[in-house]
Amino acid sequence: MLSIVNEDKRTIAVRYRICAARGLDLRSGEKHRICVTLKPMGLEQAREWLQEAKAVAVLTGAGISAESGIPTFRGSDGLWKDYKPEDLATPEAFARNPRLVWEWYDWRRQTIKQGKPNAGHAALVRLEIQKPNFTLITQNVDGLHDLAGSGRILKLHGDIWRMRCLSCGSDWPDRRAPLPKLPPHCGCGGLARPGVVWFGEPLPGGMMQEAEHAVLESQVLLVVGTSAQVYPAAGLIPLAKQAGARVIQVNLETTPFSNLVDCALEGRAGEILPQLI
Ligand code: BV8
Ligand code: ZN
Repeated sequence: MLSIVNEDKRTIAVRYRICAARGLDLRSGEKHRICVTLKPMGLEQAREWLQEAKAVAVLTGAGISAESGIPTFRGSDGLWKDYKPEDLATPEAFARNPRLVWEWYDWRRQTIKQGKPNAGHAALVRLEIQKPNFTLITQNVDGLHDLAGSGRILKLHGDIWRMRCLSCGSDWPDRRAPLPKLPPHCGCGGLARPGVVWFGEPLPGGMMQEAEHAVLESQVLLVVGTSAQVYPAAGLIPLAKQAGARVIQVNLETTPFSNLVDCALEGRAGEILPQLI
């Protein structure tokens, strides 16, 4: 018997409207065909595909960290001092004003440091344990997947908790937030830059090939909290479809691929992923 308690409000509202329209009394507990078809098509179908899959790839974006209090890029909270991320996350912006760019990254590091991984991050850790072949491909530089306990992570766009020297090229971890002095420098005296990939810069060597390989091997690609507008990362979604994988999207809103994916679950990742996994 389909119990009402675990149904989210929206589904119940739709359920009531449909059943009321057909003069069906909900309280009878009688199984209503409509209701059964409504809910399972989304979540249950997606859960079945995930359960059956031996190889799974996941692509995440800023949306999975939103419930941890981390501003997304395109959401209204993504702006910093009215600068668009695209204006600051470029080698040109850094060359023009390294101090300004470091102020932004120091602000983001302090914000991220307050954040804790949420139920969405935790669900992906469980999924990794369940799957013999699992790859977590993230566009996020916040390190929350690591903190949650995920293992096989491909950080397409780098890591905000690493720095690289523009002179000697050395690369090192640095979790200080706030940073004592801006801009920070390397031991060799060279100017340090954030260990992230800026617009117009290539992704870390071999990373995209590894991500494409993981997607081509997978029966399911789970896409969580990305507006799918930044390339080459977003290209992994149509690639998965071309390779015959099932693509499940979890997002608060629609994206350019909402009509391409096999299942578009609209809602918060921190609420939907625990139900899915
Ligand atoms: C390159 C690190 C070549 C820095 C980042 C093809 C077509 C068009 C353009 C291009 C193209 N190919 C390349 C380009 C140019 C460019 C690009 O894609 N531009 C875009 C803007 C059009 N790409 C590049 O420059 C890439 N490099 O191509 O190099 C090259 C090759 C050889 C030699 C030289 C050069 C590099 C791109 C990487 C840039 N760096 N980040 C930093 O973080 O500071 S990108 C950055 O922005 C993030 O990493 C992420 O990728 C992106 C933000 O996107 P999302 O994560 O999706 O976040 P967003 O806010 O947009 O959306 C959040 C979503 O979550 C929303 O849909 C929302 O509804 C949802 N949501 C919110 N809350 C929740 C939720 N969902 C569920 N639950 C919730 N609670
Ligand atoms: Zn150096």
